[in-house]
Amino acid sequence: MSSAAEAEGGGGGRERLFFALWPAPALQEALARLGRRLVRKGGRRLPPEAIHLTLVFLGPVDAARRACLERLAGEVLAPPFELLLDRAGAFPRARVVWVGPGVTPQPLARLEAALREAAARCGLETDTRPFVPHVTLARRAAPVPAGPLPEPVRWPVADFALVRSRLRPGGAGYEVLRRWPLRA
Ligand code: 2AM
Repeated sequence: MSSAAEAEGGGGGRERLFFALWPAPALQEALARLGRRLVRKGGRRLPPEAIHLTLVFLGPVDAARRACLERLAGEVLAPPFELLLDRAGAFPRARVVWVGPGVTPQPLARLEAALREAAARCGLETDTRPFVPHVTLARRAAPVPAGPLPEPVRWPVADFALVRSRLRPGGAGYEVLRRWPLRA
């Protein structure tokens, strides 16, 4: 397997995919500014266009499974909701600094569960750890103290996306492949 194929998602024509909430550009900019306030020096802050919230990480996916995922994603029922990003936190071992909701809205939990089930029905193994919704703002960063944000960020969520990740020397590059509107 060539290293290029590996970077694309494991070779054999597979792509490295995940389901995510993808903010509008203005919100990505606001979150990037927040990242600059939270992580003043050191670390690698994400560029605005890379900022997102992962719902389900899928890993390398072949064309047949991608088609299956897209079909089942279109059947998911979860209403639009507002996400209040009101907490900062860190995963110290992964050296990730993030913001996230103090309380997970029910539609978000429902959406994540439905997409995880879709992945399983398409024959993909996903993370078995509990879902901790978070928006990574910096990697390789010193941890920030976990706590409430002085100015919470409101995110009206109306859709979800299937995203391709390409690993590159400067960090992952993401491409939104397809979006589905939320509906109850
Ligand atoms: P993170 O921001 O907390 O690192 C694309 O890689 C997205 O999928 C990232 O947002 C990343 O979350 C998430 N992700 C979840 N599990 C992953 C895994 N095992 N490998 C790579 N990324 C993962």
